[in-house]
Amino acid sequence: MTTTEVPISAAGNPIGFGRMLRKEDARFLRGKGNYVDDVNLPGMLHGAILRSPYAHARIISVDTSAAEAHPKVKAVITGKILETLKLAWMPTLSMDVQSVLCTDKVRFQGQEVAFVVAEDHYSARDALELIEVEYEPLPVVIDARKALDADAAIIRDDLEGRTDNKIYDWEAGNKEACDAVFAKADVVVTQDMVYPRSHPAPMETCGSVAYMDKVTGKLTIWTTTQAPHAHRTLYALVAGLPEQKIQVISPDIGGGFGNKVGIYPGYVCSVVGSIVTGAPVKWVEDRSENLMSTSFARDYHMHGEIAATRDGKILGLRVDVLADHGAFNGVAQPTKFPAGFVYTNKAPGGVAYACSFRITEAVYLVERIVDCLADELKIDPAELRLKNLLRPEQFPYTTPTGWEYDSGEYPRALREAMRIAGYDDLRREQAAQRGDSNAKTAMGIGISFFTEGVGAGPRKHMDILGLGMADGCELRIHPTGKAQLRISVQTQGQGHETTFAQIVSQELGIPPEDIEVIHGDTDNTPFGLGTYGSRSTPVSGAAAAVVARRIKDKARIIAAAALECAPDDLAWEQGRWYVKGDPEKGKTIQEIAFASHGNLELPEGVEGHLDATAVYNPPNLTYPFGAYICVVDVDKGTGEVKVRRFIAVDDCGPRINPMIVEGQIHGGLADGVGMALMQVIAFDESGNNLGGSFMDYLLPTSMECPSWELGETVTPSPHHPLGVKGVGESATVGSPPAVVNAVMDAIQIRHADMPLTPAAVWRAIQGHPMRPDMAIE
Ligand code: MCN
Ligand code: CUN
Repeated sequence: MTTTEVPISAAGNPIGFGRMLRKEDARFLRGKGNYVDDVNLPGMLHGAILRSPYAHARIISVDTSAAEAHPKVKAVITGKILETLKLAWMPTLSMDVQSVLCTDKVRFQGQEVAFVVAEDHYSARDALELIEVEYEPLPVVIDARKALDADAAIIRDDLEGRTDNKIYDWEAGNKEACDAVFAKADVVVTQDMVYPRSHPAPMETCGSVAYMDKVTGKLTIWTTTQAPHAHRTLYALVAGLPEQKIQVISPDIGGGFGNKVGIYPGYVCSVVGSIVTGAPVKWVEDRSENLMSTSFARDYHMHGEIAATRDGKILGLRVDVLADHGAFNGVAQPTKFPAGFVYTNKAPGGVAYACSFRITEAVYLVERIVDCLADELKIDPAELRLKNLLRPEQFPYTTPTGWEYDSGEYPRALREAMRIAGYDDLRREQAAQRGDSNAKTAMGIGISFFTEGVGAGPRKHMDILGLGMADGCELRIHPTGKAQLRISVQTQGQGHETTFAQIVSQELGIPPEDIEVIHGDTDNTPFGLGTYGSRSTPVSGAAAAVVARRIKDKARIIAAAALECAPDDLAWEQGRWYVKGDPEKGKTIQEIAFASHGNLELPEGVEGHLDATAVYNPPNLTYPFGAYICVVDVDKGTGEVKVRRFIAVDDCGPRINPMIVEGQIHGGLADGVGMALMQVIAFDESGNNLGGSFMDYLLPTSMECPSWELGETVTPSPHHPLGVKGVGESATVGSPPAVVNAVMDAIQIRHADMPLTPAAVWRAIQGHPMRPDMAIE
């Protein structure tokens, strides 16, 4: 449906799906956002964390006496104190445990050692310098490929019986069948590649304000979390606190990108700080702390093998993946992702960064190795893909590793991207340039095609520490026909206050400005597992549609009572039940809402009021996809890459708000350019993090990004009530390989690892490719 066909509300908004400005921006653009650091309570104290300078060292002693003597310090908390409270260790979201404050040894640089609570933030920071810690440095493991060596230091000796650094090793697929295919293939292409360690780097860092009211026994935590309800249950389980007395409030969040899924030691410290002092305690990390200690992603060493016939029919893919998850394992991985996971002396990794649960790495490997195969076979990479993409009639399609793709029209999306790009003309321009020996730049064209599985659920397949991935939703229609929708997911910039209102508007015909979306407060919203894995729209959005349909059904009964006819005599048009055959006679949803609260005699068994609740347990993931084409110009003298054009055709089913979807894609494409060309968190051989500031960890700006050219195809999900699929991570997943493929196409080299900095590209041209874990030169 185009915008012009949608009815428009009095405030000028589409009633239902369509482009509309974000409701939340009225607040943000006026500086009226309310972030965790804006929360200030009477008598509030401030916490700061002492962090380890070593990547691996035994703690001999911690002397806090001088810090405690500081006139403004109220408490100094150490691991030993936490031990007495049984809070020195906490579970991570993937069944590992992580130290809150170290008791035995530090396992990464920047790890939490002590927590100071003082009257103001500056005094807390000053007092950190008064704490004396004696360390005995231990050998470090920084290179994942050496983590399993016989002489490697054992990092997790806290885990009983641990004699190596292996986390786990998963296999997936049918090995025998795959080996048989490889044995018979005409061509096998092999390629090693690294997806460098990166960081989500949201604008707002992580933090929390905790207040344990000793009189009421209630703990309130304002915190930067993407999953307030899951956090509440974890606090209850870990600290043994009564769950009905815990309120987790996630106010406005300044970007999450996966950084705010997990629970961090700082959050727990602020809770303990409040328990110890009796006052509210605020802890907010600074930029370096965020870049050094929270939620890393990637750091995957991947070996790929692809088998094909001579004419380019792909027969099989074999991968061997070594994933570096740092000292503590963060967020759960789907067991169908074949990889070996190891511990190293780095900050906890494997958490998330617009990752679609590891699909980012998988798509990178697949799209890179398909280009390697195209190079080997001397087939155009677009042609090779078109020859092998799944066809629409193959859906639903079960992959060899067991995922069931719901719907897709892949060749159409790729052809659309090629049409927008003017693919054949670009190839002609490139051929002409390659014939010109004086050309100072080399043009490259890179393609990637991706499928993601998003919308984490169903509950029997996916959980966080046993909590299944379903989402609750509540909708109340007030007597005047205005509505409140309570959802369990939490926006960090994705515009849920707008799109969720649009979902209800689409179903009930109530203008979106009349629908308030309430979220991010466990006392005032139904239980659900939160926002990540682009699951809000696939799961919670479906719950919103279901709850609105329940209201619509009830409204029909009430309208029938008011119109003195049978419910079956009524038909629905947007916002109104009317008598079939007499369309003038009807009741708007607003009139029905009033009647539902009024003195109208309702049929037997029908309660008054127009409220409903729902819990949605998705039957499957949704599988959005896209085709991306990147055009770059590489300076042959300096290795500098300029992204000239970027065409992105995304298919996420119907778009609730096309403007918001485009914004999501723009952001993800910028992420991809950053990862492909600029970003890596590197470490030196002692385990020092070399990416602890934005001087070292570079973020892409408008200078590095072209004007994005977006296209769209629409293939609804057959199992989602609105047909929609998630989109929040698509562009971050799909864009890095397009950029790398373009650069490799320009310099005509089989493979070089990200980030393709000028130095890395220049060295690749010279025939000495650089490793991504080397510090950026
Ligand atoms: N949408 C739509 N039509 C569709 C699909 C989505 O209008 N067919 C809208 C949604 O209603 C929502 C937005 O697009 O307003 C993103 O929806 P969805 O794909 O469901 O993703 P989530 O809302 O669950 O957001 C999570 C996803 C993830 S996992 C990361 S990481 C990420 C991302 O979103 N973090 C972000 N995008 C981000 N954008 C911002 N500004 N900030 C972040 O931290
Ligand atoms: Cu993978 S990052 Mo998002 O799922 O929060």
